[in-house]
Amino acid sequence: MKFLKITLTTLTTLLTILNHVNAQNTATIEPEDTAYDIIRKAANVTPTPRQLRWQQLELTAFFHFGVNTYTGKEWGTGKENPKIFNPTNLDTEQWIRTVKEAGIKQVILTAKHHDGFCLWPTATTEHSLKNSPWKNGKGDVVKEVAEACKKYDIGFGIYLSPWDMNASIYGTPEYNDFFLEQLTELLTKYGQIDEVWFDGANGEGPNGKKQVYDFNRWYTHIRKLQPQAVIAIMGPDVRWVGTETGYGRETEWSVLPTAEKDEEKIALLSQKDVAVVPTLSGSFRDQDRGSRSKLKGATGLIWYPAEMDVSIRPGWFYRETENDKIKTPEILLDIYFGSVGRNGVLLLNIPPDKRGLIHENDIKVLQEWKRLRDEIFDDNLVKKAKLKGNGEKLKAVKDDNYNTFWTTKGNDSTAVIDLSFKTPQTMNVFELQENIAIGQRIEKFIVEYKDGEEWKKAIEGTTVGYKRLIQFPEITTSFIRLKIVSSRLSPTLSKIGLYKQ
Ligand code: FUL
Repeated sequence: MKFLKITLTTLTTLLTILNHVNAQNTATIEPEDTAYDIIRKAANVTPTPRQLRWQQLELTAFFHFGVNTYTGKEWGTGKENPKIFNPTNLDTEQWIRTVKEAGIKQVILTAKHHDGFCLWPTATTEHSLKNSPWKNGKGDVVKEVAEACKKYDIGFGIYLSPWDMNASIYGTPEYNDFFLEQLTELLTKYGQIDEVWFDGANGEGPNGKKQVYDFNRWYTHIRKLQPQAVIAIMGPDVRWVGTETGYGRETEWSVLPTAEKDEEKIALLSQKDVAVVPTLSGSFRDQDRGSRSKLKGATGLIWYPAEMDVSIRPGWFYRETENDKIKTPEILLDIYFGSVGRNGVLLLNIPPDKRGLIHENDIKVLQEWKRLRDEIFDDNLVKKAKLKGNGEKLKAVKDDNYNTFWTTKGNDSTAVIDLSFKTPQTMNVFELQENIAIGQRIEKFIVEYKDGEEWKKAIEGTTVGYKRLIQFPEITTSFIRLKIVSSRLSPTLSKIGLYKQ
C-alpha cells in the first residue's frame, strides 16, 4: 500500500512537471494534421510567463525624450549638438507618479532614438548627455527613470533604436558589436529591465549606408542578461498591431499561424524559449490574422500578442505648439476600449517637456481619463447577479481573481450562462476575460437580455482573449444570457462584467 502511495505521488508530480514542460508558446503543424488537430494545437498554445505578466499590465507608457525635445523635430539628423540637451527642472519621480496615478503599470524610455543621442553616459560614443550642460555632463536620465520606477514599484523598459544617424560605423558589421555594447550597458547597470522595444525603422547612417541588423544575436544577449524582459515589435515576444492609432482589431487572436519554410527556423521556433521573430502568414495590417481559415496551410503556431501604441499628442516628442492638441479624456477612454478591450496592451506615449517634466495639460487629461474609467468599472453589476449554467466553478467569474476560472465539462465547446437580478438593472458595457494561461479559445459569443417576455440580442462578439470590452445601447433588464457559440476546445472565463457608463 505504502509503495503504491509513493508511486502514485511520484507519478502525479511527474505528470505535473511533464505538463509544464509541454506547455509551449509554439506548436508545429505536421502535413498529416487534420483541421481538428490544428484547432486542438491552437487551443493549447499558451503565453510564456514573461508574456503573461506583460499582458496583465494592460496599460504601459512611452517617454519620448531626447534632443528632439529641444529642436521640436520628430526625427533628428544625428548632427545635433549635445549642448542643446538641457532640462531645467528634470524630475523623473513626477513622470512616474503621474503615470502610476493614471493606472499605468510599466514605462519605456527612449534611451536612444534614431538620432543616436544617448540618455545615459555611455562609453560607446561621445554623442550623449555626458557632453551636455545638464548636471555638468554628470547626469544619467536612464538611471533616474529606473530609480523612480523602483521607488514607485512599476515596470521599467527601454527603447534603443537600431537605426543610428550619428554612429560613423553604421552600415558596417562593427555597428552590430557597438549596438550590443550599448545593450550590455543598459541591461547591466540599471537593475531589472522588463521590456526591450526595438523599432523597425532602418534608414541611412551618416555615410549613406544601411545596416543589416543582427537581431538574433541581440535577442540571445537579452535573454541571457534579463530573461524576464519581453522583446517587443522587432522581437519574439510582442507584436506590433499594425497601426499607431491605439486601436486593435475587433477580432484579435494572440495565437498566430507562422509561414516558416526554413527547417532551421522551424526548429528554433519549436523550442520552449523562442528567441527569433516568426515569419507570419499575411501582413501586419490584415484584418484577420488568426481565425480558423488562416490556420489552414500554416507551418506552425505561436503565441504572439498585440501591442497598440499611440501618442497622447500629435507627435511622439514634446512640442509647445501641441499643448492644446492633447487627446481628450473621452478619446483616451475610447482608445482604452479599442486596445485593452480588444485583447491588447496599450502603450501610451506621454512626452516630457523641455523642463524635464510632464506638462500640466497632459496631467489633467490623464487624471480625468482615470476618473472616467473608475466611474465605469468600479461597480460590476455581475457581483449581485445569480449565476446558472453548465460547467465548473461558475462563481469564479465574479471573485476578482484572474487565476480562478470557469470552464465547461470535458471538451464541450459551447455553453450558456444565465445571470438574473432581483431588481432590473441598467447597463451598457460588457466585459469578458478568458484565462489565457490555458490558451485563447473563444471564437464567437452572443449576449441576450429579456425585454418583457421576449429575449433580444444585445451583443454579438468574436474573440475574447485576455480582455474584451464592448459598449452597447443602454438596456434595463433582470435577465442576461451569455451564449458561447463557438470555441476551440473548452472555453474558460476568469471574469464576466456588466457596467453602466
Ligand atoms: C516609430 C519611430 O520612427 C517614431 O519616431 C517613434 O519612436 C515610434 C514609436 O516608432 O517607428
